[in-house]
Amino acid sequence: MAQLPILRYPDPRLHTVAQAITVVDDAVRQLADDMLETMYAAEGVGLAATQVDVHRQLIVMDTSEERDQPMVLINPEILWASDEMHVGEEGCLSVPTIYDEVRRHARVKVRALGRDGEPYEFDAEGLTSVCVQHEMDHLRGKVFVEYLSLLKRERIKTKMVKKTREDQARRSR
Ligand code: GNR
Ligand code: NI
Repeated sequence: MAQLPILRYPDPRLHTVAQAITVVDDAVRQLADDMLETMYAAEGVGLAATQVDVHRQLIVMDTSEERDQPMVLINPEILWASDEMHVGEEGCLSVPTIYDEVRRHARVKVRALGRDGEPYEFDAEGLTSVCVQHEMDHLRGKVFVEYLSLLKRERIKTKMVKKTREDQARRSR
């Protein structure tokens, strides 16, 4: 097991489009386990491979209260999305300290391959629905701040560059 470094916005690698996974082998399972360890350590509810600079269609999530329900989604697809939309506050491990409202489908039906390489489907609502849509955006190279106004996005970029510089200075002291 290992924790992986998380790319921080505005790193251009966050805009890479992920490739489908052709074989779910031990290397993919190892990556999923390392991503789960990274996600739990960072207290996130989800993590996309894009965020750890691996450009393959792999997501891990755990939206349970107890944080004991790890999910692995390989090559996820939205089979159905409700017309009803929901506006909720989002955050992102790649954009720490920034939270803002994003409009998403209220409910989605998802198909993916699991850690065992077998397909499964599930219906999601609430945080799980938001999280799947947020993570699938990462796989397409999209970060949630791209739904915000240009003005907000420019302010966030400036803040993140400054924060990353400060964090690096702190680490080298
Ligand atoms: O930990 C996370 N919390 C969260 C809250 C509201 C909407 C989406 C998320 S996902 C985020 C982790 C993350 O950055 N995943 O890509
Ligand atoms: Ni995110």
